[in-house]
Amino acid sequence: MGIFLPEQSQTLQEVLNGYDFPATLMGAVRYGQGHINDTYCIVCQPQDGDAIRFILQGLSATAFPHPEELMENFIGITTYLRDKVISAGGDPARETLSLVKTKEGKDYYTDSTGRVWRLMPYVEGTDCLQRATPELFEASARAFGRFQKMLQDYPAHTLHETIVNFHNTEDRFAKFQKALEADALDRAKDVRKEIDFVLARKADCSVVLQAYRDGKLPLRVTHNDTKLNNILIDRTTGEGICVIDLDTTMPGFSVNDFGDSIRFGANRSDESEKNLSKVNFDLGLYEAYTRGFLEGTDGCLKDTELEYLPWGARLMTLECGMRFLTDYLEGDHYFRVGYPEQNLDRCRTQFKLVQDMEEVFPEMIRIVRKYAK
Ligand code: ADP
Ligand code: GN1
Ligand code: MG
Repeated sequence: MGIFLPEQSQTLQEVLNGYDFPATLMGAVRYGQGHINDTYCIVCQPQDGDAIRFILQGLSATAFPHPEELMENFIGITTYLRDKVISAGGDPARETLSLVKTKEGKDYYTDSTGRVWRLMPYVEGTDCLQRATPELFEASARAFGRFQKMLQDYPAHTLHETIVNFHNTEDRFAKFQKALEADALDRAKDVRKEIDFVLARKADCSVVLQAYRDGKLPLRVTHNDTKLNNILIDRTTGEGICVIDLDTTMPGFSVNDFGDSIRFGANRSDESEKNLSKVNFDLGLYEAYTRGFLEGTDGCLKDTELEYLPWGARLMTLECGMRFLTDYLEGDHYFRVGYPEQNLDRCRTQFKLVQDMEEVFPEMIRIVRKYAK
């Protein structure tokens, strides 16, 4: 009997043949809620004992034009973190990602179409959450803050820019305008309200970049995709133990790592919720995250970075909404969608959150000041 493979069977079979597994290969299932890569959970069953699981990922060729550079970053960062975790007396097998080598001894497998795949041990005993209680959200914040602190002396110049201008909000605005002018699918006429929302905030797109140009924000090694579901939480302790999805870890701004977590996690609804009355920015969750992040960064942030944290939240949310809208106008070729209007729904939730943040902005500033040392 063959192993269970859900789809893309031929490709998956080819990739799996590229690896030696420690026990009988039982099958592969689609896994996780990521919007970019194709992720599978691979299950192997030894004769005695529990199943052994792996995560297999095919990197998105649309998002990542130079996957070999991305993998060089991945290896550099995980090797560095491994040493840090060991020095701190932690368990490197659970506290950072690692790669399983191919039969040929390579760090990743390139399939016959040129697509890059990587295989990683599954970090057992952890949960990956889409929504969190304030306590778990705070734990995720501590872990993302610690991640930044652990990487503060990493040789940033050795990292490749895996996606050029990834959080350059001015450039994201320009790309949105280009998509609007082209209006390739004639969709602009139906989304006038969302388009006007962006156009009215052109000046905002420069706030964080201007602070950088004014010398207020240092470039650091940052994660740049700090969604709650990019962290694994230990099921026993409730602590965020392993930061995952390192594909965009490269030089960036601390305020964006703070901001992207707030964008995704400081509300109680789904990123593509259709009923906007359910989408509300939650100051309690914002406060919990702020407290955890500042505990995790442990004094490594400059005063001017602290000052711009609330702007990071507002702009990461605006930028992400703008990216969803751009992708909708261009025909949904970047973010994976489960139904035709999903990018539009996602864009609308982001803009509702931006609007809420604008209304309570003084309160957001006050909360950061309360926890800043
Ligand atoms: P994407 O770039 O598509 O978001 P991720 O690297 O975030 O891909 O992986 C998708 C999901 O797979 C994660 O949200 C998480 O649920 C799960 N995952 C990834 N790596 C591991 C791992 N090593 N152990 C356990 N779960 C993992
Ligand atoms: C993507 O890969 P994933 O699903 O963790 C995207 C982020 C967006 C996010 C929106 C490489 O994250 O930038 O903020 O979707 N990642 C990339 O949910 O573009
Ligand atoms: Mg992810």
